[in-house]
Amino acid sequence: MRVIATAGHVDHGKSSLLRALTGMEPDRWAEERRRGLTIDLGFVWTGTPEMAFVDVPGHERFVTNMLTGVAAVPAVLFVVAADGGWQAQSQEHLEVIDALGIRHGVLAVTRSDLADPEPAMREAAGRLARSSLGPVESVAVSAVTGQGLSGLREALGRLAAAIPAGEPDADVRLWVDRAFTVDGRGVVVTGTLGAGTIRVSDTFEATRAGEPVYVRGLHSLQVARQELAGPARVAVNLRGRAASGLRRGDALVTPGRWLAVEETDVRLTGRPEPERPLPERLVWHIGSAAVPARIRPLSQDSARITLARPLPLRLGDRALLRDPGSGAICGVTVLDVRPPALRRRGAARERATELAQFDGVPDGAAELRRRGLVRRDELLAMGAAPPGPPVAGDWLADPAHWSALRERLVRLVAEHTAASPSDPGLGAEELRQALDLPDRALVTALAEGTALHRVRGRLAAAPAVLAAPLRTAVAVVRSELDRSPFRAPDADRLTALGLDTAALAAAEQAGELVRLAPGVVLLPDAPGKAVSVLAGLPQPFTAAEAREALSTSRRVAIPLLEYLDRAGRTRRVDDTHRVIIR
Ligand SMILES: Nc1nc2c(ncn2[C@@H]2O[C@H](COP(=O)(O)OP(=O)(O)OP(=O)(O)O)[C@@H](O)[C@H]2O)c(=O)[nH]1
Ligand SMILES: [Mg+2]
Repeated sequence: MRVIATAGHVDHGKSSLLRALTGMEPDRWAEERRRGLTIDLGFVWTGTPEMAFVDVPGHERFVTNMLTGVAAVPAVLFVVAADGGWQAQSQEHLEVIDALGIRHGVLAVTRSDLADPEPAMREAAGRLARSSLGPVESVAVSAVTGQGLSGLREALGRLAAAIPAGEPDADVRLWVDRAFTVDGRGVVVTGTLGAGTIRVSDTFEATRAGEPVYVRGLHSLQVARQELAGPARVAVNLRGRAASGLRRGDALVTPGRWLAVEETDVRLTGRPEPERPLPERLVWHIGSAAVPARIRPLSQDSARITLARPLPLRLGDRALLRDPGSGAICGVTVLDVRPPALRRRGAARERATELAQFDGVPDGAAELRRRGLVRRDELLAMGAAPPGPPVAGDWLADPAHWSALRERLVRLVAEHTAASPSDPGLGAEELRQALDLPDRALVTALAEGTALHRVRGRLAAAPAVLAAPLRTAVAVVRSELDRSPFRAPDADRLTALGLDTAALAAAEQAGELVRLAPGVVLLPDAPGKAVSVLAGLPQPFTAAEAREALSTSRRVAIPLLEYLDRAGRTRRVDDTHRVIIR
């Protein structure tokens, strides 16, 4: 099935055209038929090809209903009257379509028995082509004489064939556009199912109530079904305590697969006047939901949004922000559904720099890189695919972060063992806290594949004892580093002291030195000292500024910064700049 919404200015002939195409009445209410005006959504369809139409109102007062009508709809039938031409709601509906990124459509120039359709068609086709719809087929029609209808049917057939098929295995998010009670059957909700499959006896979560509801029966185009995959118009008969409270704006979602999102970072698109500040309070529209939102701009094209109530949102979701006062709209693409707190001074600016690199396409590896560790279920609920298998339990780890953690674990244990050789070692809980990990299972997983000893649940390093001549040479290096902590001895100096690669490895194992790169050694506390020095620099800083502040050479500064990146103490913000992670 294909689902197509109408769009276009009031009285341009949307409902009449659907009546002529389907033989069905899209204006469901007596008041609508009496006034000759669509107020709420209408639903009609054709059998072959199976096309369901959502008829939207063109009147500006009902634009919220229009927004609900295009929810989860992949294609539009754009209507412009030959005798009316391009009008205010033609423009507004096109802006909505563009902001939501709808890519498929057909243009029908109606009422072409009343005026020459050419001028209206030329203008509308040009405007549509510059939107997310791109170039579309256009047909001149008359709902009264029937002229052009067969051509329109053919164009719609080609449109239906061009719309990508749905993903039957996708997680369900059904935005409720109607909820009513049927005698003897109870609550029925309807909506456009974009993707995923609904089956009789499935359980879904009703998002506003946060409670389960159960599918008793399922209809589509008035035919009972056992299961149905999107895209489709669906009517779902539900039972469960939460069913009777359901209304437009709620969603039914696959349990455990969606996050309740109250705070999100977004990219703003299609702002009419980017230089004018956005009002602080707007209404967020997604699916059938319209929720008050507070905007905190981060840059000209990014913002942090706080929603008045949580919504099931995912990375890459397209939504709209609308100012109910002026009617101005702006598109948004969801970039982050679990954004970091912005407490420190300068955090908002840093966040904007970071967001500039997001493209709104869910990327599991990138998401994991930013978070270091994340539960597999949480990543899926964000809308990103796990890039690899979990490292422990259902924890996924970014490979670089994971190896940095492992290095830190080994060093912590080695230092502990060196400081108190007779001690039985560090416990998993102590290490979990020291490494600031969310789960003790991660400590166990990190310890695997290292040379650490496990003694009665505690971790200890093999007591590394340096041979006497080596001990003297290392002591010389250490005392030099004590005076200038970032002046690593150069290759000649190391050779003169008889410290080759194997000797430096042994010194590192014993917790005497830390190796940043082959032949570049510092005292184990040097990276920590470097962090304190770098934290005093204006953020972000360059490698040259870091080198200067640490009064050292590039030979040391570069591997030291890379070491800090791996250890999660610094982060690159672009090709040349880094910031300290606090
Ligand atoms: N002559 C002529 N009249 C038409 C044609 N299509 C629609 N009309 C008339 O135009 C008026 C508006 O048509 P509707 O179909 O209600 O327009 P609409 O776009 O659905 O309007 P809203 O839903 O309120 O936005 C009605 O009086 C129709 O009879 C056409 O092709 N030719
Ligand atoms: Mg209508």
